[in-house]
Amino acid sequence: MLVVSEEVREALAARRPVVALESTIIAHGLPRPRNLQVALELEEVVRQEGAVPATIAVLDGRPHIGLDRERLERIASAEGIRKLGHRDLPLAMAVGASGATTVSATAQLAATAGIRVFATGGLGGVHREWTATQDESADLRLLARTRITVVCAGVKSILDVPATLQRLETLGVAVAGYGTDRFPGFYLSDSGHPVDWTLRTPEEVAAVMRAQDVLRGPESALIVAHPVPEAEQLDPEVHARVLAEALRACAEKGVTGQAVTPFLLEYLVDRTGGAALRANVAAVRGNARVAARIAEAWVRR
Ligand code: PSU
Ligand code: MN
Repeated sequence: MLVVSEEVREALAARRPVVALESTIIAHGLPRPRNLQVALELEEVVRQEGAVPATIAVLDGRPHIGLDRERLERIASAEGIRKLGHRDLPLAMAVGASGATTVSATAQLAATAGIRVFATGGLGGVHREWTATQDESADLRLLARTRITVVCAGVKSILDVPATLQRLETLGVAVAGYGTDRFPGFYLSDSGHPVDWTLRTPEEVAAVMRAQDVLRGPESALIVAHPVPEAEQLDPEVHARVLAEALRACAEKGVTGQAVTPFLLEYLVDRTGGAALRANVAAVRGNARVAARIAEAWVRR
């Protein structure tokens, strides 16, 4: 039922480095037509580092691991492409639906296909109005049960960051800063919160992954939190002001469930003259590069 592209299949069989990339960021996280360019650019960054990109999505009920250009275009342009969390995968597969995969669904499919390293922008997490809405991304619980290394710029800054960090601790998900002792803030280099562990090289990350495999117990993820460079971050004042507006607009419009994250991201892009988009793309690009280097260190182990 899983369609693994020939390139990805061969790379996995030959133990060459492979990096999984998610598709929700393409279909629902970035505006068109920039989204397709970014999707292609991310694959290119991974290739430049000597690894094989595997963008993941579901097309006509079949999970695809590795998308050719035509399929990437479908994800980037199709009207009615759904947003699929991991709970949606069996449903989409059974009814033949097409959808972009979130971090949770991408991580599950990547692990199923034998891919260990995954790059994205920012993870989902605990939303700020959690006490009223109970909105916590399914990303967190899935990562507590899936053996995968996720390179991300922290969690999306639209979330309650300290609450999300606490949930990751409770769920037993390992978190390390990559070259930093600060937890990144997605659009911002620093969320204002520290991390307990700092890893500095791809080899160090691979050593953590090896240690994870030695230990018996829950098969949890490793989060490698890699900040957007300060020169490319969104101005923190602009971020604070526009985000406050976005959260108000979200509440006033009564946006709930899966629509919340895309609504907030789009609002930020629109009201910052594209500065949020530039920061977001810079963050994911950097994460794709680091993930490729980690994947390379991992296969060399
Ligand atoms: N990172 C980005 N843009 C995005 C997302 C992450 O830079 O659009 C997506 C991811 O797919 C993540 C999802 O899993 O947002 C979280 O959505 P929710 O809060 O509905 O679980
Ligand atoms: Mn949610």
